[in-house]
Amino acid sequence: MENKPFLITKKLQPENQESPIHFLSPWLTPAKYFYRRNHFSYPPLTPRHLWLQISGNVSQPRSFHLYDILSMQAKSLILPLECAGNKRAHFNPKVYGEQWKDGAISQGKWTGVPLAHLLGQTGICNQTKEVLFEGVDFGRKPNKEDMIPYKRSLPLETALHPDTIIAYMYNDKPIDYKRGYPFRLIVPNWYGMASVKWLTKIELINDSFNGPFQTDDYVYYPHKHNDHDSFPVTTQQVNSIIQQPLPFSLLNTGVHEIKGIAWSGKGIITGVEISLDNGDTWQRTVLERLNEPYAWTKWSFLWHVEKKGEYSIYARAKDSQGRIQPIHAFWNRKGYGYNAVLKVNVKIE
Ligand SMILES: Nc1nc2c(c(=O)[nH]1)N[C@H]1C(S)=C(S)[C@@H](COP(=O)(O)O)O[C@H]1N2
Ligand SMILES: [Mo]
Repeated sequence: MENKPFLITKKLQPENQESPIHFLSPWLTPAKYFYRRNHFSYPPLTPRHLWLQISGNVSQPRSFHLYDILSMQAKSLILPLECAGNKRAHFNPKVYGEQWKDGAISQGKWTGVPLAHLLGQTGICNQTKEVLFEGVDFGRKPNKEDMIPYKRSLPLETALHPDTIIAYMYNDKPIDYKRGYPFRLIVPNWYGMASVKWLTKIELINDSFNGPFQTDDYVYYPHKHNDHDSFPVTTQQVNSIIQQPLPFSLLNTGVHEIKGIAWSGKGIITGVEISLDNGDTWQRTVLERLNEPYAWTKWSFLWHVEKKGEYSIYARAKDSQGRIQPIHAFWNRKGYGYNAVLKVNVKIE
């Protein structure tokens, strides 16, 4: 029988689980291996949730039924969703929050309709600044009395991007319950918090939303003891992982394939280099890409090694915006956007 990987539990309530990313090679992560990140318990759904309400600064408020949306011209995008806290466990000094290692990222095919198309039917009033998205799930934030829904906004410009979609399928099947059925917002290039699950309400507003998932969480706070110089978490950093070999592997002399994936929230990956001498010299790897603007890039390198001993393998990705993974992480109090070069130690014996 073939052995199968498992999700890695980080928390049971709410359910937070990491993808076994080191053992997945398909371009599309099967739904059962997709990481799970929830702020609240899974919401009870009723037939009412098959309606998507658009209100606020619109000339014609409307509710779209799932059937209305299914009848519209669909679009599919292959892209990774990555939690802003992915790799948080690597920060030094340590930061509070879910101690994600490298698996709070998964990639798949999302199908839906551009939000811009729906907004074309409701009209958009002048002065609209942001679009607010609300999920069905709700609960309390630590030390807070009131029950709040999961709710975040996007700048109007991002909301109107033709690739910002209201998705209803994942990998050609209806989005499953835990992943946001029936509607899920998908925002390419942005960290996962923007892609609101169980979407039921969309509201156009003419000011800046300042709910807790916008102005408290998902903000980079560069200082430990004050909020100076803070700025919001938006698009993904340039980043990569080494999938194989695994850290602290014992290997024989000979040829080994070093491989992994790389991604960026700005432009495309233009190169991934590895170093086998603690960063003194870097060698190019072979890239493999899909004809998809947002999908991750696979990279691989054939390593011929005859000398026994301990080695550190480093990988760093570059994107078409000229960004490159740094050696030192940008430390921030809530631990978002970790993208420093990581090393994988192996021993050849
Ligand atoms: N309604 C709702 N949407 C949500 C969240 C949530 O808790 N509730 N979590 C967000 C965060 S932080 C991430 S990283 C992704 C996780 O999506 P997944 O559980 O499908 O992996 O969903 C985002 N959308
Ligand atoms: Mo997240």
